[in-house]
Amino acid sequence: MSLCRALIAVLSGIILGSLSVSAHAIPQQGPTGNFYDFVPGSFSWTDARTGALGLSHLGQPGFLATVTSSAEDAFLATLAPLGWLGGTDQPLEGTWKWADGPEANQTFWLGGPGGSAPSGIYTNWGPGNPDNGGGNQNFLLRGPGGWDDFNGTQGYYVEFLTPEPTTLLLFGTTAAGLGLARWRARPRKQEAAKTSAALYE
Ligand SMILES: [Ca+2]
Ligand SMILES: [Ca+2]
Repeated sequence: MSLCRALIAVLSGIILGSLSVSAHAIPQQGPTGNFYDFVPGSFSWTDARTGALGLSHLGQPGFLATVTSSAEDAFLATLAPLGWLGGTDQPLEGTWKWADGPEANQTFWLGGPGGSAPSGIYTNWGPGNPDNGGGNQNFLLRGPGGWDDFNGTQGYYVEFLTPEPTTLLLFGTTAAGLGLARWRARPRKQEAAKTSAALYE
């Protein structure tokens, strides 16, 4: 098996893995090393959360993005200007927590527009937010003007953790194995044809 053929097999495996994410764009690797995708459309935050949790990329399950740095926030802006993030204060008004992913259940903000973040925690609220407008804004939306607590329908940002090296190896090995099996099958077929031809010579 040539090295070139093996490389093609490995790359095919990675591409096929990416395609399993479905109709939207192939997830992009961001400054954290994690991968990100934007799902356009009109989803309630709850439906967006369910959608994100149902996606996977390179064997890693998705979750509504948890933004923990300005670099990560800026990267999301390159995917789409506006969409849901994984934060909510629905269980307890004014206590903002991440719902899923590595920061699940971590508090990132306490209070209203004059509230505060726990020490060292990144936030990017837009002016006057979170204002709990109308008394029922409980979900985190990011946009060009910063973060907003919001209650409506939007597209959403999905985050996938960096695949473990063993996962990548497994993807590569499986793809390479398939390539090797095909390569081995060919000469056998040719030999079988030669054998049957020899019987009639
Ligand atoms: Ca609220
Ligand atoms: Ca708001």
